[in-house]
Amino acid sequence: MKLHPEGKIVILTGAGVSRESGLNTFRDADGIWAQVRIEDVATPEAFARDPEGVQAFYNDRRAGLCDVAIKPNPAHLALAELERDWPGDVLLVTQNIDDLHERAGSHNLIHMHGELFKARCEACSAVHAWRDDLQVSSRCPACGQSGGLRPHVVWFGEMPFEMERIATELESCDLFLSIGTSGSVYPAAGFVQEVRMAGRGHTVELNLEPSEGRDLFHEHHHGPASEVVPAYVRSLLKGAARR
Ligand code: BJW
Repeated sequence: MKLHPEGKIVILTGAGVSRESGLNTFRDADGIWAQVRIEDVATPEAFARDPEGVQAFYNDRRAGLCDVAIKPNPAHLALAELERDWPGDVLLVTQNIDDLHERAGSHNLIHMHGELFKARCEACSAVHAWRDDLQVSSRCPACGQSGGLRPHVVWFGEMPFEMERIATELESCDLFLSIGTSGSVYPAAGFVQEVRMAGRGHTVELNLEPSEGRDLFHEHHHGPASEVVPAYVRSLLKGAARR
């Protein structure tokens, strides 16, 4: 596929892109959902029923992300390089709540499922940078109320962030890359279909194995993200330099 160097690229990433940085995926055999049940930790109902348990689950993951051993891997770095060196627009939409894309140097980035290092107050809607443990008794720095702070993440049944902007970008993109995601959670799983329906963008899957939406992709590169993503980015940048 020859992409014009001015072409717009939209990239969707999932947990697989951070696997080689030491963070668990969700649906692999050793994934998060093999250890805890979605209904116990990742729905608004779970938070209403057991706020301490849900806070503890996210406190553990937040502390894990602070571990000095957790660093961006070559896939994160290659995507940051693509944003920096591609002559056209590059938008990165991640389902991940970690901050490894930012640490790698990506700037044009949407966290559609939220961010682990942020807390949101359900009383006043203020969003705060948050690196410590969250307790049920934690006080909102904006309105002073306690009991309303929750992880700034998107649980099942909640609307992901910036959906209108993402839809506009998908409709007008020339290349759509889906990286390290099983394609089993909507609306992200439907992005490839949206690109196909717009009739414009070339669609590429880069994943360890074929995802649920495999038949909707024009092109597939299967293997570890730390290998297939840098190789694919190199080929794109080389193509742009030749034109
Ligand atoms: C590697 C690798 C390596 C491994 N290199 N690759 C019935 C039908 C259709 C939809 C629904 C339905 N019933 C309910 C729904 C909607 C629901 C949904 O999709 N449910 C499905 C389970 C069916 N969705 C929602 O509720 C969403 N909201 C919503 O729909 O609002 C209404 C709406 C309508 C219309 C427009 C807009 C909105 C909200 C979903 C929220 C998901 N939240 C979570 C938790 C976030 C916080 C947290 O992290 O705790 O998000 S769940 C979890 O799954 C997390 C992830 O972001 C998300 C996706 O997972 P991901 O990233 O794909 O990970 P895995 O583990 O599944 O896959 C990893 C892949 O990597 C695998 O393929 C591996 O092979 C690969 N891999 N190592 C490369 N080294």
